[in-house]
Amino acid sequence: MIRFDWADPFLLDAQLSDDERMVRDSARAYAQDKLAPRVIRAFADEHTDPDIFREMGALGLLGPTIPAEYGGVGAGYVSYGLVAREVERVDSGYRSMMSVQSSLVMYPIHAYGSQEQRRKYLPKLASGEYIGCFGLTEPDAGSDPGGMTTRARKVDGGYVISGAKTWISNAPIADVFVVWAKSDAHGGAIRGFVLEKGMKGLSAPKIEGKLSLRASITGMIQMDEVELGEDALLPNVEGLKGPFGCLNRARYGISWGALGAAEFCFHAARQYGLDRHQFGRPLAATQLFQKKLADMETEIALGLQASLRVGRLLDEGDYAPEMISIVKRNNVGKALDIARMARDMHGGNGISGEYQVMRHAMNLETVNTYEGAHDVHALILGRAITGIAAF
Ligand code: TGC
Ligand code: FAD
Repeated sequence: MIRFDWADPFLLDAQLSDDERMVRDSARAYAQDKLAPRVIRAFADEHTDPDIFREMGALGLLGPTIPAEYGGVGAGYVSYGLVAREVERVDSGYRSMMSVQSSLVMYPIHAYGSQEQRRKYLPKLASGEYIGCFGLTEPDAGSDPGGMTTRARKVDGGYVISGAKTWISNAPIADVFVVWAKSDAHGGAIRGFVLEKGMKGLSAPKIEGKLSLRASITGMIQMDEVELGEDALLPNVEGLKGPFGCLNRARYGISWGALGAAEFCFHAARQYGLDRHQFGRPLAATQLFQKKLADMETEIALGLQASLRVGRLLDEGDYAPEMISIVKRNNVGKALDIARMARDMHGGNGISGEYQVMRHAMNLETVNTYEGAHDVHALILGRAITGIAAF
């Protein structure tokens, strides 16, 4: 018989390779030493520090699954998930910055781009010298990206692109914009284009006043007849499977990340319950408090095992997107419940920035909505279960 570890009930640590543990430890050290000390201020001030990209880049945390010849470290998807968990243990916004760069910008350039595009962009995105963003959502096309109206028109020597994307992470500070548009030259099919900061007609205004994910900047991408060369087109994918292929990776990473935020809240609630005395004994000595902690521990442990399983399948190249819908939907939904519960268990202190649980709860409201809203993933699963699309 082994001794039960409340913080690692199913011995997740023992299921990792030495390399995975090394990546996890290096991400944890960075997140705790460099991100945790600045997050309370950054969230309060709605401030995004672009240096974070360079810091993460120096540690190999950006695009870790990209091969070394393009600046990545050639790590697997389990390692990628472990990084997301450690970064989001501090803040979902910091994980968002990292996962957009890795899964939504570097992945499509690597998977769908030309050799020239890979060489031009990937090393600088990996080092954090370039910041990237991913434009799929539009003001009138969110859950239904097939309804997008951004258009690319063929002209001599390239394309002219017009349209508006909204709710785009990193956009106001981005150097590289991966944008999805309907292309007249391809029969109206959705194609990916790489735009660069400074192009005439391209702007990326900040969306002010978010109550969630305040440490991660969000904006629009406005494109007014932006002229692009032939080399701006991502040549190797056509249709919605292009952006969805990127979203598979990002959603998978989020399934780990959200549980990192949940673990922070669980650990904080446990400690608070041990330290805080009411009615002459610690809150943690009450049955209701212990039941809440047991529920938290259970959901986190089950969710981590599920993400590990999906990560192993991704690393074997043998997964189905619906598996990712299960872990994205379940783990984020459970993390949000846990964060709200931890807020409650902290009493009045739970609403202060200092205790951090309410910030996690506010952030997870976004995480539950982006990358496929909670109910949209239910519909993806419902379609797989019944064979009937209910969108
Ligand atoms: P549907 O007919 O289902 O599919 C169209 C084509 O796409 C293929 N496909 C996939 N391919 C790879 N992976 C997947 N997960 C795929 N899902 C679908 C499909 O095979 C088909 O290919 P083909 O060759 O036959 O054309 O498309 P639909 O329009 O009916 O889709 C419905 C639905 C609900 C599945 C989809 O629209 C959806 O997932 N909506 C949610 C939108 C979303 O997730 N947006 C995310 C925006 S990016 C973002 O939020 C970033 S936040 C990042 C951060 O800050 O961390
Ligand atoms: P809608 O699609 O209008 O959905 C509203 C509600 O209706 C949701 O509850 C949804 O579940 C429900 N709903 C929708 N359709 C159905 C249906 N058929 N049946 C039942 N219920 C339904 N996008 C990007 O492209 N790039 C980014 O970097 C990015 N970053 C983001 C950062 C932040 C902070 C936020 C908030 C969003 C970001 N997004 C990004 C956009 C995000 O992906 C969308 O908000 C999300 O896909 C939902 O779209 P929507 O907001 O238009 O909501």
